[in-house]
Amino acid sequence: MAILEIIEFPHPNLRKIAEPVTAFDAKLGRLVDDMFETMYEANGIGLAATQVDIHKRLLVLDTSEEKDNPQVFVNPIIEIIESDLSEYDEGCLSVPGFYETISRPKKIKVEAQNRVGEKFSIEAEGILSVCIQHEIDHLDGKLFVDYLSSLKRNRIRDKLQKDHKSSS
Ligand code: QAP
Ligand code: CO
Repeated sequence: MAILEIIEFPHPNLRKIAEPVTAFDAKLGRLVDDMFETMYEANGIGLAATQVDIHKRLLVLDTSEEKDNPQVFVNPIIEIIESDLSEYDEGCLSVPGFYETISRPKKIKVEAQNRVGEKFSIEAEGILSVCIQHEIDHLDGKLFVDYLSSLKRNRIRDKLQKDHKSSS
């Protein structure tokens, strides 16, 4: 297994639209394992392939307290089943050190495939719903900072750009 490099805002590749996964092979299995290892090592609860600069439609997450419930969603499709919004303090491994309150639809249904291509469907609310919506946004080139005012977003961008300069 391997720890992958996570790209950070405002890296332009975070804006790429990911392509559907078509090959459910050993290479995909290795990518899934590496994404889990990378997410756990970074103390994250969710990671989209986009964040490791791979522009395929898959994401991994584990919102359990004990970090013992890895879940993978390949080619996820989301349906909103309760459009009432709920607020959550969101962060992102690609926007390290910043947390902001974001509103999203409360309850969703997700259809996806597992790592061997079998279809499944779940309903989610609470943090699982937030996390799935946040990670699917990544696959569409979208970040949680896009829901903030441009003033806030640009402040975050400028601070991260300073960090990137001083550490390179
Ligand atoms: C998305 O985010 C999420 O700034 C996943 O210094 C976040 O795993 C969904 C992290 C909140 C629902 C609620 C962020 C780790 C991890 C940081 C993450 C940091 C270290 C973020
Ligand atoms: Co994120």
